[in-house]
Amino acid sequence: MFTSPHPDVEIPDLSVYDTLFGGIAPSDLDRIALRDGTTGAETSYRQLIGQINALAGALAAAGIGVGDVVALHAPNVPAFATVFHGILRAGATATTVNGLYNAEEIEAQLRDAGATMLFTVSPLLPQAWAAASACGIPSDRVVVLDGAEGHASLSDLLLRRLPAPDVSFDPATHVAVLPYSSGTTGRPKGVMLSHRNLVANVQQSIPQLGMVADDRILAVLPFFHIYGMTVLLNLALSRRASLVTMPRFDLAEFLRIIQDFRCSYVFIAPPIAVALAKHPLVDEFDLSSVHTIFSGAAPLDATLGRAVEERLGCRMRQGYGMTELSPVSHAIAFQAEGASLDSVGTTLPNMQCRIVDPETGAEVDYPAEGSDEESAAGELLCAGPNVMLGYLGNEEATRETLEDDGFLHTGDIATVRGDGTVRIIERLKELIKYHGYQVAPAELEALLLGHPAIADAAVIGVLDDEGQEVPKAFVVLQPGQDVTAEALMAWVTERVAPHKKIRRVAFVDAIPKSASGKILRKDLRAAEATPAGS
Ligand code: 4UV
Repeated sequence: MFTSPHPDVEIPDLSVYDTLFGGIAPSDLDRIALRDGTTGAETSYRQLIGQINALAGALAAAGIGVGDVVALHAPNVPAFATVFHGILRAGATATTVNGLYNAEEIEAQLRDAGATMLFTVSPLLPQAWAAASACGIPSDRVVVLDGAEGHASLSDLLLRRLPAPDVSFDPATHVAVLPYSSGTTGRPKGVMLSHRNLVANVQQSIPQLGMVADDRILAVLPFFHIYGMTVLLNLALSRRASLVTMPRFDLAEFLRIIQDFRCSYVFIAPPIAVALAKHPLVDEFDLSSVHTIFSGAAPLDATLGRAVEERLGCRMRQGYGMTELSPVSHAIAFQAEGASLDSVGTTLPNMQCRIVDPETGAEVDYPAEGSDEESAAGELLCAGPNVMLGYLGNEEATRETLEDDGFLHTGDIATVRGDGTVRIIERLKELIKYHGYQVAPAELEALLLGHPAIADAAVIGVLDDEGQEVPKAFVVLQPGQDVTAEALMAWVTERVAPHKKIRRVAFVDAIPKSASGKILRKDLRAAEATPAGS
């Protein structure tokens, strides 16, 4: 195995709340923790901490505490931070739900997670309420942050000014959050991350990401996803920086918010880098406040990254992570001037990695430390205090992903160089990333098989004209059936969240399968990579 080239960091044996807010310096209390990028409203650390405690008090009075799961389904607004940390402060577990989900998708997560209470916002209430009521969650347990008839609002709960409860749990084993990820195969599963996992990943990321209290950090990446949750809601707040929230991506609004709020540090996924490098609108805004753009969640093309750096006159960084790793495991250090963007940087402190042949499990040879050689490619496995406890209620998937010695299969093919930098070469697992959002092929395949004209189907990720991944379906029609690609795409669109839309369709005679009936995605990918007619 190889280990992080960085010295270990200390990981306090504390809850997320105690780590982030327990020892806050009095001089930090009046700093601004959150700015609403849409309205400009400000929340100080003092106010945020007061709200977190008041919400924990209200939750405790409603009987919510250790052992309960509360769903949080909202876009990036400042109140998200209050509710997220309030749930954890009350000792309950937060399951964060993608704001783009339809009622069926929300219901599936609420049921699987065993959620008994839900926080949402009024524009998302129709689908949230349909899902909650189907799961038997009563209306008084569906809180609408900004208020709606028949439901409590966040201010109703806060105005009760109840003291936070005394809760006790072991940070190492108590599940703080249950984000959903399909991992290396299958449908989305609840990823059990303990308080220690989240605390560890904040401490591990601090030296690499270089955030400081004077940073104004644009929070456009969704808080419900582990990237936004750890890097923005936890890490940025632990540094006493200021988060500027943006509920959804829109290029003009994104640029306006950076300009008007003088944002200094901007976390993105690669499709935003495409816009920053190429779109003419970028020249119309003053982005001189930005010192760093940090990309993660999908591969960043190095040339594209450099183009952004040059156009904005800032530094570009890349990290790599996975929900099951809480999520950050690799990052190009903030301080690494002139670092090449062709890697995801070095392994975070307190972590060990292995690269193994996915067929044989044999470990590759690692280059000598400091040499400019590169190892052979193989599957990346990671171990450390940020590795998940397991998948909720799914021992089989946990066993397949997590080795007994604590190493987690990432499902990504990587190499390591003598300087410790890791390069992600390709994805071995079936997961598709659309704009950094997870799309599970298994879910779309099951849906397509329910279409009356379809005999068999497989879904993989292919690259669009801008080099970004999009879901493509290979479809075998039932004998005598006729349906157009457009009609099929429209049928899927009606049934899934927008990021899961099928954006390409090919009609084929058969889906390549192994003897055991597993779809040979490798063969479909290889056929895609071969130009037609060759
Ligand atoms: O589980 P997930 O949706 O998780 C993420 C997390 C990404 C983060 C988070 C914090 C960071 O600081 C950061 O740099 C990145 O996306 O999806 C995990 C899978 O996404 C792909 C890879 O296949 C993971 O297994 N992925 C994530 N980052 C990269 C990537 C990357 N930089 N290059 C290539 N693939």
